[in-house]
Amino acid sequence: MPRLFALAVIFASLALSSARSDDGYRLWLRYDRIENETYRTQAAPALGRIVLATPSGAESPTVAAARDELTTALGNLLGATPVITLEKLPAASSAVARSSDAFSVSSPSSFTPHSSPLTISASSDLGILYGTFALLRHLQTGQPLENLSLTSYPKIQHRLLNHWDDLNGHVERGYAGSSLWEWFYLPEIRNPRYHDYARACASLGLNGTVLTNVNANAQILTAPYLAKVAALAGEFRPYGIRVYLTARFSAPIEIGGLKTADPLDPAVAAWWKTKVAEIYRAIPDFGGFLVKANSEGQPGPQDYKRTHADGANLLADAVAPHGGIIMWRAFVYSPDNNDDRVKQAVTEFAPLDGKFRDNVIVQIKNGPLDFMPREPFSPLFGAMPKTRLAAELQITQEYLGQSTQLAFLAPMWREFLDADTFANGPGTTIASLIDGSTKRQQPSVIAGVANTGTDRNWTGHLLAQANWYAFGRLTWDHSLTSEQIADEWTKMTFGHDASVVSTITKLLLGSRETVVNYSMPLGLTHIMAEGHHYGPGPWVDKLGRADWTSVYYHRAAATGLGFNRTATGSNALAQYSPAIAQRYGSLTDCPENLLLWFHHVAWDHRLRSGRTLWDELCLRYQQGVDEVRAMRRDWDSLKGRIDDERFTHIQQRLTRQELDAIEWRDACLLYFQTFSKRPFPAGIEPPAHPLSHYISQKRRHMPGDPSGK
Ligand code: GCV
Repeated sequence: MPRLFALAVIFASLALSSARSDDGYRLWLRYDRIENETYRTQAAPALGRIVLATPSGAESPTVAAARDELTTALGNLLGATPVITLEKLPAASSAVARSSDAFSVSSPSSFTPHSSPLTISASSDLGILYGTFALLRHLQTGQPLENLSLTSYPKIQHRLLNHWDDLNGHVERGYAGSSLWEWFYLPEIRNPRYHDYARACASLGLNGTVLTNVNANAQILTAPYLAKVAALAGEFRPYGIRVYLTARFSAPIEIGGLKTADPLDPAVAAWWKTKVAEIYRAIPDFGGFLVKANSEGQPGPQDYKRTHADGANLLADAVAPHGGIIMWRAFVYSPDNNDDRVKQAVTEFAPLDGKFRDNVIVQIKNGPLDFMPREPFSPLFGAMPKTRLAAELQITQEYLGQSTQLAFLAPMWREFLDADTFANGPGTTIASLIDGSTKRQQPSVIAGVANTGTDRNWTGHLLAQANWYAFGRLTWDHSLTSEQIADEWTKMTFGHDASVVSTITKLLLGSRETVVNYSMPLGLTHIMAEGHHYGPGPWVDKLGRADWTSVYYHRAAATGLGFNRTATGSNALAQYSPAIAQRYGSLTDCPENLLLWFHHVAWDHRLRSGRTLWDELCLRYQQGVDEVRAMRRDWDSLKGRIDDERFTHIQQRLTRQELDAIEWRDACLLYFQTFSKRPFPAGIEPPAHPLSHYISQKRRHMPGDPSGK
C-alpha cells in the first residue's frame, strides 16, 4: 500500500472511531449538532435573538449560567451565535407569578428581522435558568419554535437528591464508583465535575442536594468539613442547588463534648442552635437537615425515651430562624416490636400526627418496606393528615439489579404517584398529598436517593442516566407520563433516528416489569441475597433479625406462598383506608401484582389466567427471562446506528442481565418447588444446576455493600 494512502486510511479510521465513541459523560446535555438540516436552518433565525426578562433586569451568576448554557448549546446544536440581551420584566407579569421558579418562554409566529425576539421571562433569575433548559429541551427534542408559549412552574417546592455518601468516599448502595465529593481535596481543590453535576440537576429542575449518608457521621458538622461544604455550596449556588446535610442525632456528644443528646435538655438545644448558626454563617442558603433516627442502629430521641416529634422539633427550632427545614425519616422498625415490619412506621408515627413543627417534613419511602421492585404505597401517606409528608424514592437500583441491569423506574414512580390513598375521599393521590395541594400545606418536598458516582458516565449503567432524568422531571411535573419522559430522554441522549428512539423507549418502558417478573413476581418481596442485595436468596433464614430474612416475607409452606396481611393475618391492611382494605383484602379483587404481598395463597388456587398459582409463578419467572432475551435482540438491532462505545457498554450489560435473570428464575423456582412439590409446567426451561448450587453462590466485594464483605 502506498505510504500516503496508508496514512490516510489510518487517519480516516481514527476520525471514524472517535466520531463513533461516546463515554456518556455529557448526559442528556450533549448538544451535538442537530442532524435534520431543515429543522436546523429554521431554528437558527428563531434563536438568533433571545431576551431574558427578569424583575431586576440585572446580570447575576445565575443569569450568566443561563447565558453560557444558551451560547454553548446553540453554538453546538445549530452552529449559531445568539444575541442574548437582558431586560426588565414588565410589572405584574402574571404568567410567571405562580412560583419564584416559574418561567415563560414565548416566541412570535414567524421569524423575520422585524419580528419580536424569543423571550424567556421569569420572576427570578433561577426561573430564567429553568426556562433556558426548557427551551433547549424543546430544541433537542425537535419541536417547533414558532408561537411558543411554554409556561411552567414546579408543583413541589423542594426537589432533592439524597446522596448516601460516606466521608471516606464509599457510597452506600452506590453502583457507579465513588462519591463525587472529594472531601480531602476540598475546599481549595474543586473538581470541575461539581459544576457539571449542578448543571445536570438544574436542567431537570432539581434544587437541592443532601450531600451525606443518612447513616450519618457527625464529623461533617465540624468546622473543617463545613468549610468544604461551603465550597460545594458555592459551586452549586448559581444553579439553584442548595446544600443540606444529614444530622447525626448524637453529634452533641460526639463532637460537642456534651454528655447527652436528649432533645429536651436545654444544653443540647443550645448546642444545636449554636451549631446551626455556625453553619448559616458559612452557608447562608443552607437548606436544613435530613435525619435517620432510631432506625437500623442510628441514635435518636428514643434513646432518651423521647419521641420522634421531640427529636425533629429540637432541630426544627434550631434551623427555623434561618429558614431551614428538617426532613425526618419514617423508615423505622424497632428492635422491640415483633409486629409485621411493614406496619411499624404507621404504629410509631401516626400517633405523632400534628405534633411536628411547621418546618418538619416527615419523609416516607414510597412503600412500607424498602424500595422493593414492587410494593403497595406506604399507608403512612394516608395516616398523618396534620403533618407535612415527603416522598422518598430510590433512584439507585439497590433491589432492581443495581447498575448491571436495566430497570427504568418512571413507570414504578408513576404507579406510586397515581395511587389513590382515599385519605380525603376518592382521588386523594399520593402526588396530591406530597405536593401540598390536598392539605394546602407547604413546604413540600420530594427526595430521590441518587444513583450518581465517579464513573465517567455518572450512573454505572448508561441507561440508568434515564432514572436520574426521570426523577428530576417528575419532581418538577409529576403529571408527566413515563412515555413522555422516555421519549425526551432518548432523543436528547441518542438522537432522533426513528428506529433508535422506538427501540430504546420500548426497552426502557418494559424494563421494570421485566425485572419484577424474573425476580419478585405476583407481589413476592424481599427475597434477595443478604447484605449486598444482588441476586436471589429466597432461602435466607438466619440473620440478626427475623425481618431481615427472606423466609419472613415469602412464607413459603406446603399450604402455599405469600404473607397474609388480611384480618386473619397481620392485618396490615387495616392501616389503609376501608376502600383499599376491602379491595386488597379480597383474594379475588386484590391486584395480582400484589397478591402475595397481601395474601398467603394455596399453590392450586386459580388466578385470573385460569392457571394455578404454582404454574403462574413459574411462567412469570420464565417470562422475565424471555423478555430480557427480547431486550437483547432489540438492542442488537441498533448496531451501527449509535456509537460503538455506548452500543457495546449496553450490549454487555444486557448479556449479563440475561444470565442474572436465568439465575433468579432457576434459584427461586427450585427453592419454591421444595414447598409446592409440583412439577414445572410446559414452557419452563429446566435449571442447569441443582438448588444447592445456587445456594452456595457467594458474591464478595460487591459495590455499595455497607458491610464491605
Ligand atoms: C442508608 C435499606 C438499605 C440501607 C439504607 C436503609 C435506609 O435498609 O439497605 O443501606 O441505609 O435502607 O434507607 O436507611
